[in-house]
Amino acid sequence: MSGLKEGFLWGGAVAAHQLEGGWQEGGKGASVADVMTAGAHGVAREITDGVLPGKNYPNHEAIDFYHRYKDDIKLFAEMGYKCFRTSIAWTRIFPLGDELEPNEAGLQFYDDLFDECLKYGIEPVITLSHFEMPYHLVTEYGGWRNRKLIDFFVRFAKVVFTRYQHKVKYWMTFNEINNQANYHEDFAPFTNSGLKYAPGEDREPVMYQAAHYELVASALAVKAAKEINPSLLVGCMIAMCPIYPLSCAPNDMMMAMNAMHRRYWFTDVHVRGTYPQHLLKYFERRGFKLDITDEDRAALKQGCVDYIGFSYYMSFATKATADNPQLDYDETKSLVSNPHVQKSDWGWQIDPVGLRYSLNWFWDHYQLPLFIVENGFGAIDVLEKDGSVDDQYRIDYLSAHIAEMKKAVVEDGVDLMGYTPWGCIDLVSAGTGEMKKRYGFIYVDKDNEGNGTLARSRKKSFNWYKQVIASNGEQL
Ligand code: P53
Repeated sequence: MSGLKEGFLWGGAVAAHQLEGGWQEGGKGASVADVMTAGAHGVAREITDGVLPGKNYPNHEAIDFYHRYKDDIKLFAEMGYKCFRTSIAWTRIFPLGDELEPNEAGLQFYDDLFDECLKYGIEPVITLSHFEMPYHLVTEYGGWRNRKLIDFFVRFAKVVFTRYQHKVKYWMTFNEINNQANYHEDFAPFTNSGLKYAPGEDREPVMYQAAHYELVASALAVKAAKEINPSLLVGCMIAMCPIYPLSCAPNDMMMAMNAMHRRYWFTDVHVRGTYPQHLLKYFERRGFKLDITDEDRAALKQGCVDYIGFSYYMSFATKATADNPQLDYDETKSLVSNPHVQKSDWGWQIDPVGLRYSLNWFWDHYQLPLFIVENGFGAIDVLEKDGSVDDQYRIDYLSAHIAEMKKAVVEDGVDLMGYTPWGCIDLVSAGTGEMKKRYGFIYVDKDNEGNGTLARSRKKSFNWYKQVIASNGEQL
């Protein structure tokens, strides 16, 4: 007995734009992911003004799941998945984002996809907005800096809740909504919120405004889901990188606490329907005047989430410095290397204990069911002649994290719904646009330049994960 409950949702996670391809098929419109080129570790993806000739846009074809999903889901079923987390590409349903009527071909695609999952008893777990909002909403409306986006999103949410209510029970609104706490770089504001900043613009209040509109949209979507079908469960989705103090110096501890405040207040609003006091005080100190109406406050209260979905890849560390007397958090400057943990080839700090810590942190703060909807190890794999990959490092990473997850459940009493490792089939990296940063149990023959047959093969971790699921987490 591993101590995990019966019906624990083992599965895998992906996002539409990172695997589907078919970027113009079935009437699909361009998303923000479709105007991002391939980068690399330390080389940011370029966000171009529309789709330009001669550039490499890795999401356009991705791994062609759009045409190959039946074979891929068959492989997930072979591993014994109980659930499969993906997203609905908003641009398949509303190609521009501001239409009044949805695109039937897009709706039909997800009907077929969900039917294929259900055929094997695999429950779809669906994210509504996973870094793939319609690009038209960026060029015409300025992305989520515009209040009108609330209506567009809620219309999209209502259409898909209504259409799939008997096929999909588990939903999440905005993937890693808190990534944009790193508003200094261009990536998170653009992928989370379709924000492009003018040179010299004061970025921070724009980020808070966009996040506010998203939180209102999320709350209205939760409320709509319950009205459409009370059995639907809607969660938030938070990128959890717990931030440790580098030392036990009191100001390092305060710095870490402030950093946690700046990265995780989004969860407070999703769960409690109110802004935490520390953030309102911070807005006051910085002189941020945000458009937050009484109607918004009422909406937030009426649309609290049912569960907390979160990703966990790594922990962070921070320390106080003399040039920062207010101990303010700046994600591009405040993070330091943790000497106690190893790093991946992409510099991500590997910290299985941090997962147990995160589960407890969420549970202590919110007492809502938790769902680990991403965890995984992005690594360079070597394909053997026989199509196999000896990815023992991935098995080591995942088994160490699952062991800590079990401690949180069995020894600490955290209520955990499931576990879906990220990129269960190799796909395009969100952060770098690379193929070579692989997470899968299933290898996909494609390289960074887009060459390859797209053939699928089972890695060593495939059979390992199959046995983890079969034993409900007993055999790691
Ligand atoms: P990639 C940053 C930090 C933690 C998670 O990321 C992140 C990011 C953004 O890069 O993103 C999530 O592909 C995200 C997925 C993404 C996955 O983590 O950069 O929800 O879309 O692919 C892994 O290695």
